[in-house]
Amino acid sequence: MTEQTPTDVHAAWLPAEAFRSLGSRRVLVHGAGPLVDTVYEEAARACAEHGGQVRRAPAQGHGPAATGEDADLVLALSSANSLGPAARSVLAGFRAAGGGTAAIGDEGYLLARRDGTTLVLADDPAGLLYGLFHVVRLGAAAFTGDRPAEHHRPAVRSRMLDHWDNVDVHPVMGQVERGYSGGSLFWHDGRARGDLTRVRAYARLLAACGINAVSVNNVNVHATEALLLTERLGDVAALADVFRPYGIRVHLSVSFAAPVVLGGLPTADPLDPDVRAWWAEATARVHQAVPDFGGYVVKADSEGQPGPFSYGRSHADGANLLARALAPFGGEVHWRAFVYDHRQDWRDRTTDRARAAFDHFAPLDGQFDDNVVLQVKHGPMDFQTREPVSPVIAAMPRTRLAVEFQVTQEYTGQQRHVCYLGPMWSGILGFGPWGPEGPTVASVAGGGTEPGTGRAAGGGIVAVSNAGDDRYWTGHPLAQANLYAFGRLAWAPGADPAALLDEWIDLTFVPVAAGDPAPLRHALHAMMAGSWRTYERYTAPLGVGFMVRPGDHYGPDVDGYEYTPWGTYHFADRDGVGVDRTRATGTGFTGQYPAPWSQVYESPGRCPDELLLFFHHVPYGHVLRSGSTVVQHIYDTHFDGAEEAAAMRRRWADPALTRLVDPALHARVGERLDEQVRCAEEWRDQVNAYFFRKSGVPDARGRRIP
Ligand code: GCW
Repeated sequence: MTEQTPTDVHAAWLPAEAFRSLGSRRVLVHGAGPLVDTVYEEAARACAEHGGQVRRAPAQGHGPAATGEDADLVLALSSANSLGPAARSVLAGFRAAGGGTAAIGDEGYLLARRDGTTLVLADDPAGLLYGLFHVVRLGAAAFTGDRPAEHHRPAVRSRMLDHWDNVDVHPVMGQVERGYSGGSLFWHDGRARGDLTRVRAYARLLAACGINAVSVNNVNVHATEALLLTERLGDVAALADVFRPYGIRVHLSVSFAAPVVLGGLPTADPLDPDVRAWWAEATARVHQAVPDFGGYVVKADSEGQPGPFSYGRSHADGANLLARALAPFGGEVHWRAFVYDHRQDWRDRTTDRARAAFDHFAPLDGQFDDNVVLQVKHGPMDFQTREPVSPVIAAMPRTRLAVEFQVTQEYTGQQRHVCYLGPMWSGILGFGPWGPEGPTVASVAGGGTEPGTGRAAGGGIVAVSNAGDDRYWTGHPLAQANLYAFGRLAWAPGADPAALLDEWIDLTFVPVAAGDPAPLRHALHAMMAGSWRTYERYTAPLGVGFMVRPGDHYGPDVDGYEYTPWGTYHFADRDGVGVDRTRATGTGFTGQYPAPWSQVYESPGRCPDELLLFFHHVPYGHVLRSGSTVVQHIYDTHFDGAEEAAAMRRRWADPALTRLVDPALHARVGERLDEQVRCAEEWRDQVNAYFFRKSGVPDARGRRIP
């Protein structure tokens, strides 16, 4: 079997040209340690490329060479000796403003410019690395004028990507489950890749957008993946070695049945002493191989994965079992809350999949150990284009919660459609689960206080990665923006997603544009900024979800899931459509929300239009808050959405733009846009025809519905 050696890999948001400003300066790196080595290497690489000079000050350095007075950029640990006067005064000013004791903090940095020197100061080396990438983002602006000290630090401690990568090629799911970017970066056909050059490049890209944790295998743990915990631990250690220099900790998805399938024990019962001992030993071996191991990710009692229910135990028992094995080493368990009945009877209108996570987990609040992070999908269903925020987020104040997003576009066009998800994630992170004035989802994920003092510390922000061994990393080159924006939003959840899109364009396209980049910048922004809403317009309407082809989840199939056991129905009939989740007449799901949302969602008049069919079954003639009827809204948005996709395609074909972009990349985007236009028309026609046939209501504007 030959291992593919990808050549000509796209530089994504770190093209050498983006380092021009930094790389043409005199740079001094001040401090010691492995991550400072990375900072030095980054600066050295940029200076070699662009003619600058880089020097390294020894940690205990003396004399003028170490002070940085003759450098344009100083990157220094705050603890380093013999900092120059500019750095000393910035630090002193910062500490004085904080009452003399202020810490820059883990992963944080100060950025300032004084007397012709740009300064990045950090307490820990990871902060220096993040500061360096900030300087890259600023470009020439980092080296002009004076800049008062700015303090940057992540709002969320754990910013993680989960990889649904299989070691073996799975007969149905392939190498990467829900992967749309070729093969896995880590695994190839049953074994670890020997050449980890691309993993190193990936780690660098992730650090540049703020990610600090990855899990390296699928949460559906098949036989070969299970072995990563034991016999194939060396592979995990090799990956951890590559991620470590970029401040990224490695995690592993494990099977709850590991004591049985790997350890030969008769049970995996979490309360069994032999099971506990097995996990403790296995975990100690992991920590020996990977001293900074992040911890386990577990999908238990979910879609056929084993879990504590088989032994009559709770998910707190299950999670705490692993937490106690990890605790001596500072590791954490990411325990997923994605637990529901995937074998329900579609005739049974009382079972509501949306209720499942809350029903299973809310009663367990307060029972999880401090190093358990309950990882909750952002919506109550499953990464649909539009869902309300999961009620679990407001329901477990004494549990550390992480919010899980899906960067891989399983339900949002599978990296064949342009669908920039920054605005969706930003809306969710900024949502107030207790009302618009209260704390946000981001503040729950970020935490702030430790357990015992009221609200639990945050568990972080997690997403399923969309990267693979594809030349452009993400299949669709424009899907890179989702990976980038996810990292940046996990660092700064309040950032404007449109500004992050521009930031990505400015790093990825502008420095390598073959001519004046302005038209390209403008066109990319126009194509991408609203692309999530465009996608929403031509797919399932008003929050009802799904309507996709079962199995692969691509393309329209309105009734595809309607009579299946998966719990994903729209209940369209001749009179109306939508799921009644009210307390008054439906499944009672609205009662899982605190006020004001429990009232807002309960009332068809107050429920936001975009979620109406998630919460209510209404007649086709129901008048939306927008003034349109439901059925007319469906027709209008589907015509508009397909037309917007076509407009995107035309814009990309503009010869003035074509000239500015690498021809192979231009062609790749073009092919995908052709498919998007085709698929959007298919969606438009199937959805419109379906509702016209069900309702008999003609389009008020007389357009052709097949
Ligand atoms: O959305 C569903 C996907 C599964 C996935 C599951 C999960 C990894 O269709 O492929 O399994 O979610 O999140 O566990």
